[in-house]
Amino acid sequence: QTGQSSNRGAFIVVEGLDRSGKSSQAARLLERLQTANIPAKLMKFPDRTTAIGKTIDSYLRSESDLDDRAIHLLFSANRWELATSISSALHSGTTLLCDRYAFSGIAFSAAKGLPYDWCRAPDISLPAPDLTLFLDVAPEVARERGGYGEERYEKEEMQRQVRVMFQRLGEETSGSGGGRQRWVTIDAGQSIQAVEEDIWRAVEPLVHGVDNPLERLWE
Ligand code: Z5A
Ligand code: MG
Repeated sequence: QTGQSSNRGAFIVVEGLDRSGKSSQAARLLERLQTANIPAKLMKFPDRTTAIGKTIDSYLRSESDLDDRAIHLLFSANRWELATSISSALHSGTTLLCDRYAFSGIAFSAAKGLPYDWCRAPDISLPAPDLTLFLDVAPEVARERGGYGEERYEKEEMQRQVRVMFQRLGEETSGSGGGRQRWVTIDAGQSIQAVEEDIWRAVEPLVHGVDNPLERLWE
């Protein structure tokens, strides 16, 4: 028997369209885990606090302009600069929640028209989530929610394209041969409480640790 039990924390990513409730749900899930005495931590991408993150922030608020490919690579670099802390947190037994990840990176840049495979390449080999929760909501519903339209990608046609890209990513992720990575679509058009319960049902089997080794994305 070679397979040593690693019992690491689970890596759970929350993805979805703008205003689908990712940040609200990630915060609720963190609180729920902490109440259950499960060591848990929340990360968010873009992480706007690093030097790369500050450049991204200024771009998103339309204070600066960048070539589409340059900003794409910065989003990916922002994940790579935190990749080691992701795997160390998981291996120390912490359950890690992540508000957006590589899937957003690909969906947004591909929606602008960059080639899908080119978009995916820089994120290959990042730590792979055990579970991705895709919060799906119709753009017409999202538009009615608070804060919509403040940043550069928050236009309805762009959001429609992004949704198509996320659907493709979901199919490729859950269909990828033999891996243990799961993609679960959550109906984010429901009430905040109903979404929270759907999320908890998907997350609960993972909260006491994961035995299989941490995989890498698209390897
Ligand atoms: N981006 C990229 O291009 N490449 C990358 O690699 C990455 C990101 C990682 C900023 O992201 C932009 O970066 C984003 C993708 C791009 N593009 N845009 N635009 P961000 O994560 O910083 O975006 P944000 O400002 O946090 O907004 P958000 O993520 O779109 O919102 P959310 O987190 O999904 O929703 P929320 O803040 O939890 O809720 C929004 C509002 O809706 C709020 O008033 C809630 O109270 C309300 N809400 C939430 N749930 C519900 C339900 N169920 N019913 C009714 N109302 C609700
Ligand atoms: Mg958010």
